[in-house]
Amino acid sequence: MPDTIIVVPTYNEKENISKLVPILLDIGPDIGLLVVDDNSPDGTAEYIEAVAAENPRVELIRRPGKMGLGSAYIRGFKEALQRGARYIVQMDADFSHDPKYIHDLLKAMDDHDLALGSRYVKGVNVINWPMHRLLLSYFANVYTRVVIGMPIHDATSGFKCFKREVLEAIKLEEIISDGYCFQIEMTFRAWLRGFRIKEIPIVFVDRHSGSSKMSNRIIREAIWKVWWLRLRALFKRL
Ligand SMILES: Nc1nc2c(ncn2[C@@H]2O[C@H](COP(=O)(O)OP(=O)(O)OP(=O)(O)O)[C@@H](O)[C@H]2O)c(=O)[nH]1
Ligand SMILES: [Mg+2]
Repeated sequence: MPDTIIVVPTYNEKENISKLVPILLDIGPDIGLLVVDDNSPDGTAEYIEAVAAENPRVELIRRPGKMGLGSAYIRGFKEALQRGARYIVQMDADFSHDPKYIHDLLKAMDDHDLALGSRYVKGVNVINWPMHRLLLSYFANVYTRVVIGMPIHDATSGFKCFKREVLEAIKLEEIISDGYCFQIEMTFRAWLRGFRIKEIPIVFVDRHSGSSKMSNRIIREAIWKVWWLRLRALFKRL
């Protein structure tokens, strides 16, 4: 497998991922792609399987049912480490994360250990989200910053690049969060360990096609779990 592995979790993203795959592979020969699909009813896995049969740089991990974003990422990260990746990129399949920023994330690896695609580093850079969704995301970040004290503008960003050392240092099997909070917890654990984090300004756009998996349960989880993260950090249990 190549030096850089991009991990993309998917649930019903066939239309988006079929456009995304060629763009990601075009970035360069050193890019591999690992799609973690939760048995999407729309045939996402079958599509990736067919691509993977033709192209050794593409791999599919197929799980039996919808088991959540966090656990999909953990599975993908473990596989990427096993395959010897030096850099592990994570991104959504729905084009909210423009592949053009991957260069910037990788460039940041010269002098940082974790790069975040950040919507709020220079004001607010979100396009096409309804106001309530934007406010929720923005204030979730303000809330998180206050509660856990981590000086990051976009702690819930799901567009990142890790050096392998970061993922090796974080105890992946001990991660306690799944939805939005998964993103916060990963970055928080990296920050607590003193890894150098860089926020790269990105413009985030609403998903191209397909439907949202955002839910009130995910929001509720995030509200109390950041306190849990803070407490665990206080007792050096993260
Ligand atoms: N494997 C797997 N992937 C998931 C799951 N939930 C979401 N995803 C994928 O994770 C990425 C982010 O999920 P989204 O649904 O885009 O979440 P969001 O960006 O907060 O909300 P919307 O863009 O409004 O849907 C997408 O590529 C999804 O297909 C899951 O349970 N399992
Ligand atoms: Mg999305």
